[in-house]
Amino acid sequence: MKLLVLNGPNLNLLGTREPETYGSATLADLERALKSTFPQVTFSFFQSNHEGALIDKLHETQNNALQGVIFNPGAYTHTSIALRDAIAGIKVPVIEVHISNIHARESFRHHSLLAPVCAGQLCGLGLSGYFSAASYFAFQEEWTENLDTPQ
Ligand code: CA2
Repeated sequence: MKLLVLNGPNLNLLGTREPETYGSATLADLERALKSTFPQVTFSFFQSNHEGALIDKLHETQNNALQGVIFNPGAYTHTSIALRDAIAGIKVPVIEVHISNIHARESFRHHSLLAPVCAGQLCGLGLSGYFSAASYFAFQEEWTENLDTPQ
């Protein structure tokens, strides 16, 4: 199966600052660990600080035969109607992931404009949220294959 891991603004700084909130692993560490934990998955990774680049990447999923997108939209979670429209406009399911617990932080982080158009939301689990999302997609595929195989 093929999954896209998409990270939004400032997540390129992971592991370099604010370790009390975001941990000390870098984005490269996360990518390596995902690949080795899920050898059956072909991952593609993309990070951008630009809203339009993230929208283009979501649109591209239409041509890529992907099974899912694991998306940490960063602060755009709380502001971007354009990203919400992009997610609503594609067929591939998107899981919204946040490293921190957005509900335990400032009130402006409590609301996600994207959650209603995502398949689900994981937050506050640290980087494990990305692994939980990948395991959801991997399980979905295995489950569907088993249902399709006559006993
Ligand atoms: O908890 C999350 O994953 C967030 O999506 C992170 C965003 C924040 O705006 C959201 O409310 C919740 C911020 C990403 C900033 O990432 C940094 C990582 C290390 C150092 C500095 C920033």
